[in-house]
Amino acid sequence: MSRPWTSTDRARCDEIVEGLTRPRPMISAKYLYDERGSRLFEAITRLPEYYVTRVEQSVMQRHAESIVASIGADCVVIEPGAGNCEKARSLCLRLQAREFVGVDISAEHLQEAVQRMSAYMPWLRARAVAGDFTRGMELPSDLPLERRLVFYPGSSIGNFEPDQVVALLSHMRALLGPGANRAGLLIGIDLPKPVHVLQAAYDDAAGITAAFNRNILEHVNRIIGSDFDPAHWKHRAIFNAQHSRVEMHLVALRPQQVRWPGGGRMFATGERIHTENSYKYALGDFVSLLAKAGFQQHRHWCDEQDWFAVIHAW
Ligand code: AVI
Repeated sequence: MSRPWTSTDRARCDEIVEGLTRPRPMISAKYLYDERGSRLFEAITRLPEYYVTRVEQSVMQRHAESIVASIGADCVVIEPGAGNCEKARSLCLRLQAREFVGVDISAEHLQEAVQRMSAYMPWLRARAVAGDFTRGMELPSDLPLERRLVFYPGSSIGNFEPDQVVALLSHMRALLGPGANRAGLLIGIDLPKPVHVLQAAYDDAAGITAAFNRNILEHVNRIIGSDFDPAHWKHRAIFNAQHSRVEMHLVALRPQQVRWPGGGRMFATGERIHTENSYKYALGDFVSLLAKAGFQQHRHWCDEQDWFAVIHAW
């Protein structure tokens, strides 16, 4: 028996159909991450062309002592969109953190990851919370208010529109609780770099990013009951210099009618569906956004090529 239809299901359908029926069709990037999409994204992070994860990790390793000194001891680490908690694991170990709360939409995988963290660091109280931090979510009521650190690595903030970013950063600041005894925000930012590097990172030779992008159509088919055939769509990554962002699109390879219950749409050859933006912020511009969200002070660390910054803001 299928589960009953909820108001969240209805809202997701409405959101997707609204995006698909625009003159310039789009699907929100959050639909890239179903079970298969999340696995493909993990594979992307291991690709030679996808510098993001590797460079961030190298910055964290190389400047570990200084990062730990900046944050200070005895903190409570909160990670929105925690996923497999791999990055939080080494951060908590380095900081000798006292508590960890991972937040993710899918609590099932998170629960397992959090249990592995507890087993690895027996002194750490690690918990999983199911929720979407972009919509506001509740932290456990007994979580200490002091020394809270929000950890948001991977340049995930770059997948939000700039006009949403200040609100999200403010929301992260609110999670830190009141008072001066906050540990702050530790966030990863992908900086502008040569276009050929970006192009390769978002359109890799093995075609993993292409599969990741096309998979959004399978996910949408399951949510709205549409009949997209991913084989009829080509992945395209474009650097938009005006907005300093890499855009992912799906391009129709032939004319096609796509149907879903209650509607549908014709796509002409070459017509595109916009599926993701990945903004590359200049450091100064991002620091201004942090200041607008109430983070008045910061320290940052970069790699030798200035490709990626890890920022501690408070
Ligand atoms: C999750 N996010 C930071 C990735 C990025 O680089 O924007 C998502 C991604 N899209 C294509 N490759 C990776």
